[in-house]
Amino acid sequence: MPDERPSVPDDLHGTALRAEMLRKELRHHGRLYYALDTPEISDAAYDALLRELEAIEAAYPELIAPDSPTQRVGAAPSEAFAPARHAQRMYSLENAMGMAELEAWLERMEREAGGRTLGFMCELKIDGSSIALTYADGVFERAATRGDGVTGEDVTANVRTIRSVPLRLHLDAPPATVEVRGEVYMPKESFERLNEEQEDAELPPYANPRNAAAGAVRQKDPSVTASRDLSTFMYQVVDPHALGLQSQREALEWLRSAGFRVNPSVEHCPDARCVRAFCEFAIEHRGDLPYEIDGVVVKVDSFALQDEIGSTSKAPRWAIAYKFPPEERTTVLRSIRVSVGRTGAMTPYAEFDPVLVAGSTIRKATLHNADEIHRKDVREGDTIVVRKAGDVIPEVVGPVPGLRPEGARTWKMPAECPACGRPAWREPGEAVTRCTNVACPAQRLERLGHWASRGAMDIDGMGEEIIGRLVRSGLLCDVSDFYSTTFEDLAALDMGRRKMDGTPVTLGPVVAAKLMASIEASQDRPLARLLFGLGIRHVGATVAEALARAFGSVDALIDADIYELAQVEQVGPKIAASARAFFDNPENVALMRRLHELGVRTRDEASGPAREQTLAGTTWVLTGALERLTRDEATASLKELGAKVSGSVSRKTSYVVVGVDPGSKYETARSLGIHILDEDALGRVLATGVEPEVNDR
Ligand code: 3B9
Repeated sequence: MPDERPSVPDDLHGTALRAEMLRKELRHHGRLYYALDTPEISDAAYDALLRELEAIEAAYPELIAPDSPTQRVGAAPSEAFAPARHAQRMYSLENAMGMAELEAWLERMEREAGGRTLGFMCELKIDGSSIALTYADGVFERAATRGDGVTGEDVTANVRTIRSVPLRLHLDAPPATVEVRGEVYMPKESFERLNEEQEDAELPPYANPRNAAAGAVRQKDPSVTASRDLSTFMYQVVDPHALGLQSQREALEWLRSAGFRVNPSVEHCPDARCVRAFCEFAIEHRGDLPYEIDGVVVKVDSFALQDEIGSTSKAPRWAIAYKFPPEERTTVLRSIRVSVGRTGAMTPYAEFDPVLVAGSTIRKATLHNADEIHRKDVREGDTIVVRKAGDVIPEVVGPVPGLRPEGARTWKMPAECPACGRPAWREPGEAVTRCTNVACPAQRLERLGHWASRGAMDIDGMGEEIIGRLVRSGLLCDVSDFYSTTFEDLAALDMGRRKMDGTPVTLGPVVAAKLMASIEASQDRPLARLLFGLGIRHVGATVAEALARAFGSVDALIDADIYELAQVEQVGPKIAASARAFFDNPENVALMRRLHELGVRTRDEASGPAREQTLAGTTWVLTGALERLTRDEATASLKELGAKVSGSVSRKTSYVVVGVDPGSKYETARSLGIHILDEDALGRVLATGVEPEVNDR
C-alpha cells in the first residue's frame, strides 16, 4: 500500500532493516568506546541510537536479537530473559470460524459425553499475551511468558509491577505450590494513549494491544512495565485436582477467591443454544468493553469429561475458540488517492479518519482499481464501513448511503499520472490504468527501491527515504548511479532537517560509510538477483533464476532471441517477449554496460552462501497480491530458508500468507484453522529467519 511516511507501521521489513543497522552501528561504537577507548561519537549520540533501537524492539519484540546491544542495558551480566520451562505445556486453542463450525464442535462434545450431562463454560478471548504465574506457599514466585508453549521467558520482575497480580494469595491455607495461567492485556484507552505518545516521540506505533502488552511485559526496565497500565485476567489452574476442583467453573471461583482478577463475563451453559446466545451477545457488545476481545472460548466444564476427551499434541479437544466475524467500523473517507507502482500501475487507495478496528488503528485501504470503486460506489466525503479481511488487511466494505454529503461526486481515475503529469493509459479490457512514462519519478523511485530491496540486490540500509533524497538531489537516476555515488556525496546528503544552529542535517560519515559498504557488497550478487532487480515485467524471482541458470550472463541474454528465451522452463511466450523487449531497448543495453563497468557482476560464477534452513519442514501457501514483494520473490525467499511453498491449502499447510484480495485458499485456511499471516508478518519471518510464533489465537 502506498505510504509517504518514511516510518514504520506499514513497513516492518524496513523496520527490521533499520534495527539491524542500528545494532551494527551500536556494536561498532560500543567496541570503539569500551574495548578500544577511542570513541568516535558522543555519549549522547550513542544513547540516542540505543534508545531508537530499544523503541523498535519494544514495539516489535519478535525483532529482538539475543545479542542485540539493548539486551545488555540495566540487566546485571547480559542475557535477555532467563528461559522458563513450563511444568505443563501451555496449550493453544483450536479455532472455529463461524457459527457452523462451533455447532459442529458442540455436537461432537455431545457425542463424547454419550448421554451424561454436559455443561460448557463460555469465556471471552482477551486480545492479550499469555502468562503463567507460580506461587510457593502463597507467595508470588515466578512469571513466565508462553514462548513456544514448552519454554517461555522469565518475566517475574516485570509482572511483579502489574497491580492485579497478587504478590501473596488471598487464602488462609495456600497450597505449597500452584501455577495459574491467563492473559496480560492493555486496555484500549491505554493502548491508544501509548500509541499517541509513540507517535509524538516519532517512534513506531504498536500494531495492536496484544503486541503492546507483550512488549510491555518484555521490557528490560521493570519501571517501564510499571508505567504501561497493564492488567490481567486469569482463567486456568494448573493441576486443579490437587486443590479438589472438579470443573472450570470451580477453578474460576477458586481463582477469584485467591485474589486473582477473573473476567466477569463468563457463563455456564447447559446447552448449545445458550452457548450460541453468549457468542451473539459477546459480538454485539465487544465494542463496549474497555479491552479488545477477538472471540469466545468455550470449554467443556467438567474436568473428568475433559480428561476423557483429551488433547492433541497442541490443543485440548474439549475447548474451542469461536472467532468473531470481522469487526466493522465507520469512518469518513477523506480522499481517494492514487499511487504509482514500479510498473506504472496506478492504484487508487482510500485515506480515511483513523479508526481502531480489530485491535489496530487503520487509516488507509487499497481500492484496487477504478471498477472496484464504481462497483462499491464510494465517494470522497462518504461515511464508509471499513473492516479488516481476516482481521488483517484493511478493506472498504462500502459507503453508508444515508450519510453522503450533498454534492459528493463519483470518483474518476485521473487522466494523468499523479507523479509525472503525463497521460495515463488503460488497455481496453484491462482493469489497470498505467503511467506509460518510463521516466516517471514515482516509477523510478519504485524501481530504484526494488533494485535495492532484500529480494533483489539487497543494499542494506538503502531505504525509501535515502533513495528519495538521492533522487531529489540529482545523484540517482538509474540503478547504475548507486555504483557511481561517492562517499562524499552520501555523507553530505541533505536529510531535509536543520540543526539548532540552522545548518542542514546531513547523512554523515558514519552512515555513509555503512552504505558504501552495503553498495559494494551488492556488486557481487548472483545474476538472478540482478535480473530480478531490473524489474522487467513478468520476470519475478523464479523466472530470473531460470534465466540466470539457462544463460549465465547478461551478455548471453542480450544475444538470445525470443525462441531461445521461450525454451527455458518457466518462460512462456509472454515472458520471453517482455525480456526480449527489455534487451532490445538500447538504453537498457547501455545500462547493462554501465553496470558492468562500475563493477557490478553481470555473469554467474559460484553461488553465494546459503541461509540457515530455519523453516525446514514447514509448508507455506501464498494467496492474494502482496504489496512489497512479488509472489515469486516471496516464494524464493521462503525457499531460501528451507520452506516448502505449495499452491494449495491442505491440512499439511503450516502457514498461509494472505495478501490483498485473497481467494478461496484463504477461506479454506480459515476453516482448517491454519495459521494466517499478513505481509508484515511474512516480512518479519523473511528478515529474521524466525518461524512465526503460533500463539493461542
Ligand atoms: C488441562 C480463555 C484464552 C483459554 C486453554 C485461553 C487460551 C487457552 C486456553 C488453557 N482465554 N481461555 N484457555 N478464556 N485465551 C484451554 C488451552 N488450557 C487448559 O485449561 C488446559 C487444562 C489440560 C490442558 C489444558 O490438560 C492436560 C492434558 C494433557 C497433559 C496435561 C494437562
